[in-house]
Amino acid sequence: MGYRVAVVGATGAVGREMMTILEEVNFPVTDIYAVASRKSVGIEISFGTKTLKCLDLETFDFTKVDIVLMSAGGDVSKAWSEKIGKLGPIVIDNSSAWRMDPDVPLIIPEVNPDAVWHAKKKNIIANPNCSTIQMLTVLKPLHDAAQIKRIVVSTYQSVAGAGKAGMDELWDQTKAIYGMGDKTPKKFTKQIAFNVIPHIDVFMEDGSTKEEWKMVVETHKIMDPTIEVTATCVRVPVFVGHSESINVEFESPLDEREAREILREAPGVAVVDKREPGGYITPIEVVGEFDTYVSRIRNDPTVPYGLNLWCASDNLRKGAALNAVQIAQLLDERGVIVSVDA
Ligand code: 2RA
Repeated sequence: MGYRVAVVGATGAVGREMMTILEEVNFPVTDIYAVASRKSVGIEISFGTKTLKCLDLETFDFTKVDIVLMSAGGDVSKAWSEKIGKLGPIVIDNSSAWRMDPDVPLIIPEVNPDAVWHAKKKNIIANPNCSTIQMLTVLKPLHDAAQIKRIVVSTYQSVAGAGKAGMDELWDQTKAIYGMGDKTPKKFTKQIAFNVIPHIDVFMEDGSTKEEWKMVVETHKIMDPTIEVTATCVRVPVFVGHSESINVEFESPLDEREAREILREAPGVAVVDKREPGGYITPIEVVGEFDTYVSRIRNDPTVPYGLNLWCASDNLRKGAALNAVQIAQLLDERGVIVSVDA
C-alpha cells in the first residue's frame, strides 16, 4: 500500500532533501519519479538504494501520480501547479506562488493541520516560507497558552535559502578572501563572506522586504490574523540553518519557566536552554535535524507579559522539504488521499 509520488525540481537542494526525507520517514511510496526541467533530464538522483533518472517536466504524465512535491521556483509553479492539480494529484508546493491564494491552504502540520481539509479546492497546498515555519512551530504552543499580541523577530538566514548558487557564492568568496579567485557578488547584492546583508527578496513600497512581509502575512493566514508582527530579515554567512531572535508580547501572563515546560512538550520543538557558556543552540548544530531548537528563553521585563527567545532550524528540512513531506503524511493520516492499493 502506498502512493505514487513525483518530485518536481528534483535536482535542486530542496528537491534532493525531499527524496531523502521521503525515505527517512518511510513514507509509503509505491512509485517515485524525479522530474525536472529539460536541461536536467537524465541526471541521476538517489532514492534509498535506487537511482532515478530525471524525467522531463514538459512531457511527464501527471495522471500516473497521487502526490507532487514541487520545488522548482515560483514561475514554474505558477505555470504548472494548477494544471497538474486539475489532472488529479495534490501538489505540495514549496514556492511562494500560491501561499496567499484563499483557495490554497498554507500548512505547518504542528500548527494548523485542519487546513488540510481545504486541499481539494485547487488540489494545491502551499508550504510556508522557511522563516515563518520555524517561528510558528515554536510560537503556536505559547499562543495557545497565553494569546500572542505582538511579535518582533530578527532572522539570521543561511545562504542555503538562496539555493545552490547562494552556497557556491559563500564558498567561492571565502576562498577568494584567502587569495584564490573572485569575490565579486553575483547572487547576493554585497559580499556575503565575513559579512551580513539586511536584505532578502525584493523591496516593498513601505521599505520592508518581501521576506519580512511574508513573515507577517503568513503568520496571519496560518495562526491568527490579530497578531501584530514586525520582522527584519538578514542573510548571514552560514551554509545551512536559519536562526531567529524573537520577542513576544502576550495578552496574559506566561512566565519563562512555564514557557520552557510548554516548549519541552511541543511537537517538532526541542529545548536546549542552559544558562551557561555553550548551553544554547547554534545553526551548525541543527543541520540534518527535524526539530526546531529553542534556547535563551527569558522574561522581557519591559512589557507586562513578554518573552525573548532564540531558535534555529534546518531550513532545507523543517523550513522546506520536511514540512512538505509532513503535509503528505497529513494527507494520508486524515484520509484526504487514499493509497493506490487500499
Ligand atoms: C531564503 N526564504 O532564505 C528564503 C528561502 N525560502 O532566502
